[in-house]
Amino acid sequence: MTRTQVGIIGAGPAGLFLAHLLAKQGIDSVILEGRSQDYVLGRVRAGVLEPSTVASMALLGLDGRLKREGIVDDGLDFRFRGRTVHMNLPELTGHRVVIYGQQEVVKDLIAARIDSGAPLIFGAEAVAIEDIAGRPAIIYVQDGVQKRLECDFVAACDGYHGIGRASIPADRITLHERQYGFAWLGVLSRSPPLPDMTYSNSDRGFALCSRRSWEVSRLYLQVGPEETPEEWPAARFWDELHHRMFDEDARAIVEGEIFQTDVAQLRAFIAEPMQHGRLFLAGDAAHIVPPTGAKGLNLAVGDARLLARALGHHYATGSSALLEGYSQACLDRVWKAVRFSTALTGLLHRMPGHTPFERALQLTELEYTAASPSAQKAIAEQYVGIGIQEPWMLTEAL
Ligand code: FAS
Ligand code: PHB
Repeated sequence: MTRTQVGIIGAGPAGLFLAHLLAKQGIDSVILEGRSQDYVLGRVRAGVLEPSTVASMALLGLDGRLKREGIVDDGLDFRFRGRTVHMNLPELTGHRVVIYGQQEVVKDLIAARIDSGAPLIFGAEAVAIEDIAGRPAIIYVQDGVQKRLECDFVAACDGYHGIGRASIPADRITLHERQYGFAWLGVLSRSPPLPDMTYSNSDRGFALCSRRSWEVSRLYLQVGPEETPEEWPAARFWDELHHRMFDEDARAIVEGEIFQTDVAQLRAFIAEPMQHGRLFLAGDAAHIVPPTGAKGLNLAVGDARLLARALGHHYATGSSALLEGYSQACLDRVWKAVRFSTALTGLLHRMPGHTPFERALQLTELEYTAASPSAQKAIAEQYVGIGIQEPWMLTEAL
């Protein structure tokens, strides 16, 4: 494989969705993934699919298992001071979200890519991108051998630590970043989840109860930035979760075997622009949002939809108009998602350095939300992507 129309670096959601969306338009691509297939399939990450992401899976005809195994979620709960604010998503927005692990999305997309026979090369670490403004080529190493893939365009879907963003000249890109100074400890447990997605702000910190199925819970605690899974044996985790979820009698939350533990730092990051010459950034390569708003995966899919549409328009008409507008179209959405995720993070976490006054204001904000149907509607709308994702992404049109 020495030449293709679109060279894609990374087989995460952004790269995989882009490849499938391009193939649907008859555009060839090659996906270069640095890690092994097992490693990629083993990564536990996001879990909430917005309606636009569900529509994207349906558009590709890859939503069969999603429809069978995904959990349609109507409710969004915030807990504080021992009380619960329940937001009914369909009543407030006309939409629902689907709980379906990112691992499962990636598994479906990889299987379909392999079935199609189109190139998806694992263990292919991209080490350089040449001639971005002219005739690009991706230099990658596979089995210790350096290889070259010439492309019309390069899509860097290679995540926060990839090489795509770093290949844009430093004087042509602006990086916006915020470190939150705390992390999320995440576990998977063989235990029945709470009925609704439940976020909690307690005096001891943030907690979140999500799920992967009706038998597997996905649970999170806010922890310090240096803390490790080893510091959180099961007994300590469960005790802290009961407390933070105001479940003192430990009746609402059912404990079970914890079989996966991870720690993710919270940060917000945006690179502007998301393109340079014939190189385009998509997904975490261009932006990271704090996971509180459940936006990361869904933004990556939105970028893929926009880039696939722009590339399709170029190959169909010769025009580069949509390609030239790609970055701004993405950033309009990304900044709104970062704003929402930042606001929700600030509302629900014990923020380092908060004064007692700021803590009281934060709890008053939650009291206001509890009393205001319009405040709840605003949160629910952004949670399902209204006002953030492009409305056309809710349809199954390319
Ligand atoms: P990804 O990082 O998923 O994929 C990039 C791919 O590129 C990887 O497979 C990597 O191996 C590959 N790659 C990198 N450099 C390469 C190179 N030089 N050559 C070849 N391949 C290369 N989002 C949520 O919405 N909710 C969550 O709860 C949530 N939790 C998260 C927890 C963690 C620990 C992390 C890291 C992220 C989390 N996210 C969450 C965000 C996450 O879901 C991302 O938004 C999503 O994976 C973005 O997808 P991609 O942009 O495809 O990037
Ligand atoms: C998850 O299920 O992994 C999840 C849910 C909601 C979030 C973040 C992660 O805000």
